[in-house]
Amino acid sequence: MLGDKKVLFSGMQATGSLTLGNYLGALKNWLTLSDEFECFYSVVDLHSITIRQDPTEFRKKARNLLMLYIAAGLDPKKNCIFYQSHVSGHCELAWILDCFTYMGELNRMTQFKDKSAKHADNINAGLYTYPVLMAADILLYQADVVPVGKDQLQHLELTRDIAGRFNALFGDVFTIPEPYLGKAGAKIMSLQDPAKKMSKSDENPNASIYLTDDRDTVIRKFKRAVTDSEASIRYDVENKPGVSNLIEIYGAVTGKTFAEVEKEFDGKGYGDFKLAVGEAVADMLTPLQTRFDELSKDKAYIDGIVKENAEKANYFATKTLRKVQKKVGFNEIIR
Ligand code: ATP
Ligand code: LTN
Repeated sequence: MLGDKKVLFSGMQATGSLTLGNYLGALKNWLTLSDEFECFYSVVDLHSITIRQDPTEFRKKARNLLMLYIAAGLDPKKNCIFYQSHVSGHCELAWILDCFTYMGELNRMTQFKDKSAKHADNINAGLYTYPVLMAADILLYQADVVPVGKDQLQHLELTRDIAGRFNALFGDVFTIPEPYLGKAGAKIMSLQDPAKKMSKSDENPNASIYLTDDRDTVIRKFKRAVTDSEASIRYDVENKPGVSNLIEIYGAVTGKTFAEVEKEFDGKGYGDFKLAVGEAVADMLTPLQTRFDELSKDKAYIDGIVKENAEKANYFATKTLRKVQKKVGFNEIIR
């Protein structure tokens, strides 16, 4: 707890441009949680270097991600929006937690198995201990809740195990965090292969809508979206995964139920439907993009936010870190 509010921590990696999937599945949920919780939203750049990054591109991507958080509507005065690398406590706590995590536990992590298969030429130790750094992110702020996608539940379970183990040895040091799963159906699929989720690292640019895509690009990508040969607009994931994904997107953007969407397009063709989805998404993205462009031009404002929030994050992180250092028996730093 911070004051009378529960604490929330979440983060995204700066591994590419954000997609409509990231927005509808994560960012949009974050917006609704801002009032209820004391929120820490990090650009987890330390995690990103587990995969090779070009430094110049990476610096830009991380800055764009931080600006997108704000452009999407997260108020940086109310939410602590910061770069993970600006708070050295993440690495310091991660090292300590490494010493309370078993290799057997890390060997079971499915993301490590997937990512090492995908990047067989660079299976580094960071990729292996990635979940411990994630545990440090969460525990450093004594987070009560962590909004994540289903794919991250295993990491969160490990975080809870590590925290419980530490608390059993040293007393109540860490808050045990709970996962916060967004609404069901918040899994947006690729526009080119509806069996795969829309992902920012997809090689095919037509598979994903990027939050920075202009109106014509958005409409063109929806026009090309893979559907089926039966020309009826009906929600049926099994037999009509492409159309169902478009219904899901249209519903999420307009707030309409699947039944309402089906009714609206009863008797209409795929062409009309795809155009309507494209326009609805483009309309939703326009204000976000305008705000993003404004922020991109206001270096001083963003720099101010970055500085202020890094200080705030550091303050809370240091509090936990000092407590942990004391518990494990390090000698006090003389100031
Ligand atoms: P990458 O391609 O680099 O693995 P990603 O696009 O899959 O990235 P993550 O960085 O793993 O995205 O996730 C950021 C957040 O966005 C997570 O909370 C995740 O659950 C959510 N998310 C990612 N893809 C989707 C999607 N297709 N539908 C809904 N939510 C998504
Ligand atoms: N591993 C997460 C990103 C992430 C995160 C976190 C999410 C790093 N640290 C702490 C929630 C809390 C991902 O790849 N989506």
